[in-house]
Amino acid sequence: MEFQTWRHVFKLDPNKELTDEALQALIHSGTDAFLIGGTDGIDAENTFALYARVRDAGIPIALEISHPSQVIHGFNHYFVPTVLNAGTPEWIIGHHARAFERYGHFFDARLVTAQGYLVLNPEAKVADVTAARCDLTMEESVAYAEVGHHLFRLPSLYIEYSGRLGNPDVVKEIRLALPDAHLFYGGGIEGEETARLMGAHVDTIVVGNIIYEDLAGALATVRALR
Ligand code: 1GP
Repeated sequence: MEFQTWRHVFKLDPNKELTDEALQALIHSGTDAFLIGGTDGIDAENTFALYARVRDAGIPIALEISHPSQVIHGFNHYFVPTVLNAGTPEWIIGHHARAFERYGHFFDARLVTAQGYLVLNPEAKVADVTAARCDLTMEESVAYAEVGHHLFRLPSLYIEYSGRLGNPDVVKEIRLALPDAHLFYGGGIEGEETARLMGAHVDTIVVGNIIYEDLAGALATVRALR
């Protein structure tokens, strides 16, 4: 299954505890894919441990590579984020160049997709790490997304509010400006209502934190899109 068809994705954090029971519920939820990734405390060991628990689940599993040490064989897909509004070139291209220098031979390019991130929650860890410029106006947010799509020709864009619900008007304006872009949205989706709200404007919604806080709420986000 290609990522272009995904409507709903659960983002699993290798650095967080998940019981077998909870994992089984996620596997049978009807989600389209598991995206494995996170910002804090991620390494090859915990990434592999989580991968081993889901690889036979019959659901596509993708790795979001946030550090080269995390790269592991066997995933169905690999996403490489580039943060369009990062405050430093390191998170736009620097880390990536070093990763390819070291692991370029390892990749089957067909399985690797660049995700142009727009990081818009200043409180998020990812905003801190990448020194992202989060105080963008609506017009600026759209312009960054347009650069990612039209100029850099990235195969997907990711509107990232990790940890809180974003401004639906920003998401809507990006959708209107870029009807052909594959848009991911993540941040603060915690139940049916928020899933529908953001799901109306993007191709794929990504549900993360709520898995670990309110499993029933997390499962409801899948139903909302069916
Ligand atoms: C995080 O966009 C994802 O990278 C999901 O965000 O954890 O807030 O659901 P939440």
